[in-house]
Amino acid sequence: MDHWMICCLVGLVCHLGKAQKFVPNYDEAKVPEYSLPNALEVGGRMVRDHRDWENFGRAGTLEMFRKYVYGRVPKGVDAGVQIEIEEERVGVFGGIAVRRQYLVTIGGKVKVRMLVYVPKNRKGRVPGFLGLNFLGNHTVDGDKAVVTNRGYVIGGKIDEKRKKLIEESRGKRALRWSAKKLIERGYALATACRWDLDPDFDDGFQNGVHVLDEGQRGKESWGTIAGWAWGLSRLLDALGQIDEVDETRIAVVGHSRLGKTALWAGALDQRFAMAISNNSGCGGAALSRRIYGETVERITSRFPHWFCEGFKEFSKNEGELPVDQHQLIALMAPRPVYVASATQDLWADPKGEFLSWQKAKVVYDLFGGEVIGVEKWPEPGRRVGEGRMGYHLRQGKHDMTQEDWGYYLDFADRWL
Ligand code: GTR
Repeated sequence: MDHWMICCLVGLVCHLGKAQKFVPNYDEAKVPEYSLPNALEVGGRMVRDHRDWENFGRAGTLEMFRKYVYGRVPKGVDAGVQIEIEEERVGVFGGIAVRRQYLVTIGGKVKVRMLVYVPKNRKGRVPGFLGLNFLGNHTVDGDKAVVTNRGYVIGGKIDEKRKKLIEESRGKRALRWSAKKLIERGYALATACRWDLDPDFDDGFQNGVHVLDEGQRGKESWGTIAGWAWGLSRLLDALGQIDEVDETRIAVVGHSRLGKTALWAGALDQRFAMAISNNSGCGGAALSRRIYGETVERITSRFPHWFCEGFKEFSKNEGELPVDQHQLIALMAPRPVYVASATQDLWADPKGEFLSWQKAKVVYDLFGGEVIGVEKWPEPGRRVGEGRMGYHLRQGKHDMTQEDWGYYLDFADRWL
């Protein structure tokens, strides 16, 4: 190939690269006009009351999310759960909590390390919060006795450099989980690393809980978010085997991709008494049709493993999606649900999260008038929703903070 041709080729590749670069929309004026699917029209039938919702509305809506968004767990997957205590320390956090590390085995094959805190002094069984963490249980608790997870070694081998990174990450997410604060308020906390349930990369579904389906895969098969959500149900089964915890009063909680997961877990498994979505954005609480920040196109190309194959078909074609995310929030009804946004988290479309939360109200109303108390997106720094639907907008970045936990705990005090 001569010099001229090489230059042309390089130019073409650069041009294509540029043309394909995703540019998010952050301009409210450029949000397209859209009309949302009616949450009360399911499979061509109108849901008139809560009985209709329970008879066909809920199941039909769930089915659409399985088919078009997250995928379905194949029948016959072994959901058996065994737990073993690997470590126990009585009197952590200045004497107020018991910490335990459990090895949870799912389907006889998948090993998950679950870190649990329960208040030391308690009357009876306690309610609690269950959520996946990003980078390992050791990031939630700086104590060297907490087993490290592979959160920093995406797909690769653990060499000396990576071991060091893991060690340095000890306790780095302690504030995000606020375990001591939860204990002080009388709640248990249980958490496990997402990587234990399903590695967060496109590995052709060869790892994590997907090994349990023995390779039966198709267009509607479970993606990673569905794997994590199913895994959360298994961790709830595990909590049911722990004496101090009341598994009928567990809130499933998650931040960002794990907030998407918390909503899907809560939708699928009605044993979750509450769901909390923290800054979950596209594919979580935010409406897909607004095309603001992250979009279906971008999320399905950057994280193809998160969803089922079919979701990609709605890339740049969101208007054709048979569902939108307000219907995901509605699937929690009549159980309490909480959505939180942050002012600077534009990628997650905070306003789209609010609108979606607001539009879920029609389903909550079937169970008795829900008062959300706001017509417009509220100012940051206060909790809105006077009933089973809670929302706040926090000033600041994409994160789950002490301020967020303050609102969650007040909401949980009321409903758990
Ligand atoms: C981003 C992704 C978001 C969100 C976030 C996270 O890269 O685009 O959808 O899930 O990651 O999980 O931190």
